[in-house]
Amino acid sequence: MLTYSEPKRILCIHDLSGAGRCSLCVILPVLAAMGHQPVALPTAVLSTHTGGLGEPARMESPAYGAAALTQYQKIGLSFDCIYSGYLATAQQAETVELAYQLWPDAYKIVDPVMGDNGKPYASLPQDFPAVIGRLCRQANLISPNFTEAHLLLGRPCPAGDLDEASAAALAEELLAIAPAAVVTGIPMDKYIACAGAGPEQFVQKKLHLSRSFPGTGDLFGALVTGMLTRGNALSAAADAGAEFVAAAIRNTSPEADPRLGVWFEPLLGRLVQHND
Ligand code: PXL
Repeated sequence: MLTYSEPKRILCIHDLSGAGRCSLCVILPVLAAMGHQPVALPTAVLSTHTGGLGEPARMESPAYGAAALTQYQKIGLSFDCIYSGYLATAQQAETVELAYQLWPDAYKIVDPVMGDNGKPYASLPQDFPAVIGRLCRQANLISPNFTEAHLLLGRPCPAGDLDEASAAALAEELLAIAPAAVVTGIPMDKYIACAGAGPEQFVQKKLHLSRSFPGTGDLFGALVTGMLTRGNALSAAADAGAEFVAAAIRNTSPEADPRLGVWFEPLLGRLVQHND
């Protein structure tokens, strides 16, 4: 007999930056290739990300988020997972909270996109760590980078490398905020490490520090979200995310303009699970 298995539905609350391979432009193809149904709720439409390509053209509509969620509720949609990332205003954090109220059983993943390289993003308001912190306290999983982890913990980002015990301790500290955490971009000798804590604790050293690109946090976050939604453990999800980011960096020509992100598209086939 023919049986149907409906793809898991994931509400993705992120910006849509047309060029530059970040946010929804990487999250949607990754989650769809992994067999899920991503539903996009753009927080803002930008021509590019804000990471060095000049001042992007912007389109923002403050009432859009709540109106879209109300319609989804009206037509009976529900979500297995609510995955949020780059938010430009405190009101957009309220939109995420509204989604939590409407679908309380969804697994909530917050990528607290606020900064990188030791500094908060200049485009975001000063009180953002408090706003995002409030959201993180309602999440099942948070996925800050090294800078964002320190913004959430309210202390400056240390210079220099961490050892394994300190990386694990950093992830563990975040458990005061959410029941599970995965921290990316931890400087460790010549590597970038990822550390997780929650039901399990792990430290994975993965990438050589030779090149960095915008959007790799979103690529990692999408992989983790897709893997967890498939039922994998956090360590396996983080491992798959780190491997895919590493492969996408290797697949990007050294001559490419790094501001345009990693060439992940030719690798999407690796994420497909063949059931036939
Ligand atoms: O990938 C993070 C990100 C997402 N969205 C926008 C950004 C950035 C990082 O610079 O500018 C608009």
